[in-house]
Amino acid sequence: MPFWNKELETLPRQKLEKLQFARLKRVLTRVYQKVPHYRKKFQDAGVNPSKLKSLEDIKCFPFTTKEDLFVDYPYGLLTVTPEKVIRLHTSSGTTGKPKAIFFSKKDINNSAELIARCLVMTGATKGDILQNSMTYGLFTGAFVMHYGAEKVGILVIPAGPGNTERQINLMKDFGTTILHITPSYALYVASVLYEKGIDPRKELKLKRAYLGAEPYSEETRKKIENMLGIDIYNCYGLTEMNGPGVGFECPYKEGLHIWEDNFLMEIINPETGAPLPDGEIGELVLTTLNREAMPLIRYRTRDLTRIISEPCKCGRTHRRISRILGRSDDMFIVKGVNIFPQQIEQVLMGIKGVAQNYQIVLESYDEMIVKVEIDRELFDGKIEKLIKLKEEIVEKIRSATMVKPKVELLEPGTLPVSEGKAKRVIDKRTI
Ligand code: ADP
Ligand code: K
Ligand code: ZN
Repeated sequence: MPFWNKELETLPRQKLEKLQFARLKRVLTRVYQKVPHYRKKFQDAGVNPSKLKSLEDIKCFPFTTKEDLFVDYPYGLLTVTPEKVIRLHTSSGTTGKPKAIFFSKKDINNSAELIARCLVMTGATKGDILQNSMTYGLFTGAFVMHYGAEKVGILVIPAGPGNTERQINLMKDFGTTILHITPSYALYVASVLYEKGIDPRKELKLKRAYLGAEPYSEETRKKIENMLGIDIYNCYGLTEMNGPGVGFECPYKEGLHIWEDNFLMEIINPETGAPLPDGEIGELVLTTLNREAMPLIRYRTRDLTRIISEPCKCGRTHRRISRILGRSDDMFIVKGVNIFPQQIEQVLMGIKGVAQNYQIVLESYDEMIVKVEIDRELFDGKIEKLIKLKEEIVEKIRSATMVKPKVELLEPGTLPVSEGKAKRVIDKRTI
């Protein structure tokens, strides 16, 4: 089992927790001294970093939410002067002001270190060729991966997303061995390869892919793995916490390791904010333990998961989280039932005959329309097969969500293609 930083990755729990405590105390003190907004929040909550006695005491400190990022925007949460920051990234949020996160030189280097741990953990080495098909720009996805991969000595092809023809040519010409890509775009690229009559398992050198930036199910992973003949690793992250590489799967793929020397994790009840014990599903809350420019304390990610505290077979002592079950903001309600888009995705990707693209359209509170692209061969004039497939989809979604959907079967290429994060739910309801 290869390691990038064996000592830190396998640090005995007791030592790891000691390191976490020292870093927690340091970061709390730092924001208390340097960030008026944090000082005020701590004072209002009646807490003082000097009183921190154990890691558990973090539970007394106030949460940081997305809204806090807009107080004294954009530099207000910096613990260094603005001249000390060298990079800005923002979230891909489409409405309103973007969440702005600043990195110092040390932060850039550290985020690359964490990615290096992730990549080496999956078996990547010098000599690998990583085609980075995430968006370069304000979004963290591409840049943070890029710097980390370079650190390992991997050749990075800064492809960015889109222009699928060129993606395929790059893979062929340069012998890409690793893809970094969103699951929705990976599905599309795979389908284009087949449409062009290229068998990726024979004609490409692809070995593995890192898929992240949006939730996807085990069914989708399997589907892409089979189509491309590769090994897929789940990569989780968010701009506020550096971007990709916050959680990453090791070869056992039984959850995503969180680098706990850098992030303190908690799970809370998203409605009440009460802490939940390990193993229970709730909202992931993260505190940066090793960030210089813009530390965040008890940041509410809105992402739902659970902590897996059993030791991992890979030997890393850093605990894992389960695949992200959904984002509390993504949930929608139909007929009074809470539904996550992933529940629909999981059903669809497990059904034979379903192609790569789908969309959920909401026009009223009592109906969910699911538009599904299906394999081209099925449009051969034999209506019975289509009726059967449609019935299967309706029934499986109904049993997974308790809501009977209206299903429309479409030819491949009908729905808009996403090159970055897919927009799966079109909510047209206004009240
Ligand atoms: P935005 O909030 O605008 O989408 P980000 O680009 O920072 O900004 O996206 C981070 C979010 O993307 C995470 O909070 C999570 O909801 C989602 N995400 C990222 N990676 C994964 C993953 N591997 N699985 C599930 N969700 C993911
Ligand atoms: K997202
Ligand atoms: Zn592991």
